[in-house]
Amino acid sequence: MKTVLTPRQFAEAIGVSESSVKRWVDEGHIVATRTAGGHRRISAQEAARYIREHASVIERPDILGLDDLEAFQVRGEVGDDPDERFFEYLRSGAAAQARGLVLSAYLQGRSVAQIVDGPVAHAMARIGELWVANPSGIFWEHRATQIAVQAVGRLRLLQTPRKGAPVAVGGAPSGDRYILPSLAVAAVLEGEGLRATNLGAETPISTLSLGVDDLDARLAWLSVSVATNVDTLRRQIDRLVARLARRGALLVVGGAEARKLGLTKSDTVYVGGSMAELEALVQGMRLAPSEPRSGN
Ligand code: B12
Repeated sequence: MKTVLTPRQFAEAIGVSESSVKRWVDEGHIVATRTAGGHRRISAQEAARYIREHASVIERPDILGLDDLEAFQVRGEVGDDPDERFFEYLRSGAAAQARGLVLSAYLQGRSVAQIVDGPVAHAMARIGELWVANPSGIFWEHRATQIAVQAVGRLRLLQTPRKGAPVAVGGAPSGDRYILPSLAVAAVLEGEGLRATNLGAETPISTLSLGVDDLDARLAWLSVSVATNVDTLRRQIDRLVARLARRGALLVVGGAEARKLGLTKSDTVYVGGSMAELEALVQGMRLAPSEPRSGN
């Protein structure tokens, strides 16, 4: 998506007059900055927010830099069920269409959590079964993961992390190679206004702990798709939780094998089964601002 838009560009993109956009800016419905010469400029993220909240029709995705949206709209032959379409795009390697579907759902007002729990998780679960009947299944699985990563990463680009917003940091533990679930957690948290640092797959708990200190994090997450060495991992998590408790921060744990760890919910630990639960948890919390030691 283009970094900044003029009122004329934004107007053309959503099929309204330039004067309407200028008026919306002046009335405070759209947040804009001013150039040295006093001209209004609208950030891509603000344009996305406006489109989502006002259900605006996008007539010229190219102006907004949303070419993927066009690719998705043109290739509508798979049917209208978004889960089915996303699965078919992932299976066939149609990356632009897959990114476009996710963008379209988001701009129509679906939350990041709804998109991940819905089309993304459903399609990946189906992709994971293809190898049984077809030798290409493993190839499709690897390729689909990379495309889904692009699609979820695309949503992150539409978020504007506020300076001073609470920071969250997390990843998947050592021995867990899964990249998508942790990335999705970061996208969901950013969608809820947090600043999120995803440390990715194979993150030692001691590294996560350093990240919490360095970033002054209010929330840490662990996505556990594969729990190896459960007893060791459990001890490491207990130490992390003690450290988080001293900071007044929370650990959120989820993922396909999270329950294997036998963690009990407390003031410092939350075990969630879905992105919707994570979203609801964060919406119900009042996290204090963070002051990271280093930029994130
Ligand atoms: C992609 C994939 C792989 C890829 C991973 C690529 C990569 N680098 O990321 C590769 C090819 C490496 C792989 C390998 C294997 N895989 Co695999 N894989 C999958 C697959 C298809 C998708 C996983 C995924 O990314 N899902 C997308 C995410 C977004 O969804 P999710 O994980 O379901 O998470 C949801 C919730 O758990 C929750 N959530 C997740 N994290 C968090 C965190 C928090 C904080 C919260 C609140 C919630 C939350 O929200 C998500 C959305 O609803 C799954 C199928 C499936 N049903 O999940 C199999 C699957 C997980 N794999 C499986 C298996 C068996 C394996 C292998 C052992 C296969 C083998 N014989 O080699 C290896 C082992 C790898 C290892 N040791 O790490 C099985 C696991 C069965 C089990 N647990 O007993 C599954 C279920 C496939 C199946 N149907 O059998 N795999």
